[in-house]
Amino acid sequence: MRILSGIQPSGRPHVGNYFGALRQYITLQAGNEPFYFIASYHALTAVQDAPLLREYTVGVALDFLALGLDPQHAALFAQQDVPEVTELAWILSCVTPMGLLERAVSYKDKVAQGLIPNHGLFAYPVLQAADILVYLSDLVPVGQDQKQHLEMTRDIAGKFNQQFGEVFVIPEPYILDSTAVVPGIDGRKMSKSYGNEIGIFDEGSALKKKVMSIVTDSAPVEAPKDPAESTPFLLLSMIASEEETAEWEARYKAGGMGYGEVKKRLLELIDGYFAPFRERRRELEKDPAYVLDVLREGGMRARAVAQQVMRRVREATGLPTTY
Ligand code: AQP
Repeated sequence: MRILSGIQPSGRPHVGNYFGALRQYITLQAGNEPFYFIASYHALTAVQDAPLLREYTVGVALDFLALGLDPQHAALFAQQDVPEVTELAWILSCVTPMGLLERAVSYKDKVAQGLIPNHGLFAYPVLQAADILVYLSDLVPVGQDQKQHLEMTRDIAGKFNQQFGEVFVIPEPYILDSTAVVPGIDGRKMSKSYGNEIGIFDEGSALKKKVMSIVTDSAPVEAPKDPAESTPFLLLSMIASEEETAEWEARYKAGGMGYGEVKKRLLELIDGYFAPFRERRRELEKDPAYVLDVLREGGMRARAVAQQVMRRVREATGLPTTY
């Protein structure tokens, strides 16, 4: 099965990206044909600083490799190395109703949070559809927050196929029910653009500061508390064993437990869980040429597929190359 997914180099990946998506990318590698890309064109909607975008792009490649992506097996590449996606995005724009984009919750959320939108942000779901469809992807692992975008991709593919013939595979989302949208330290969706994230590779005092500043309510120590509404508990339940999670749940409900205590344990868990990945990343950083080789090779593999599919798309739409 061909697997496709990506992450924006709009900052450093966070714990929400990991439990929502990146962990699944790694587990789905075996027995499948994975294509994982660094969504640099998407990040350009927000990061408009060339050295920074370059740095984040290479950084995300390092992160992927440190987390266990096997470049012998998976194609890891930067989005700009397959420019055919932007061509396809235009073609798909022409079969995408405006109303579909206007209903995009993630766009509306970002605007409501005060981001000044550009056309790229509004048209994001069309480029995302192109990213997926251009490789005839079967399965797309994403976090809960991307559910609606995946439905849009399926709609757009269906509209294209209906109009021009069966070119595209209608992809299936792969979304774990067990991992809801991961909250950030202020309780909103953990997001690079909200500055509320705990980075996968954070450590030491920076990590401690973030975990200890997670926002909680002001219930006194003795009061019973609702774990389902508590960010430290929700984060802890993603890492701790089932037994330990059940113990904390009982302690929340019983009262007599302060949030400082659960945050301290959460800090230990995050620190321990990601320590081996941090170590591997430090090793990989010593060989920058290796990372660029991986991206180059992955880009060539991905582009070969995209070029073939685009020949079919051009034929189907009446836009064959004339030279
Ligand atoms: N808080 C989250 N909980 C669960 N899954 C999440 N993902 C992101 N945040 C959460 C999943 O991570 C994958 C890669 O995300 P992305 O970086 O491409 O885009 P995003 O969803 O927009 O993530 P951010 O941090 O919110 O980025 P910015 O702020 O730059 O827009 C996706 O599969 C996503 O579902």
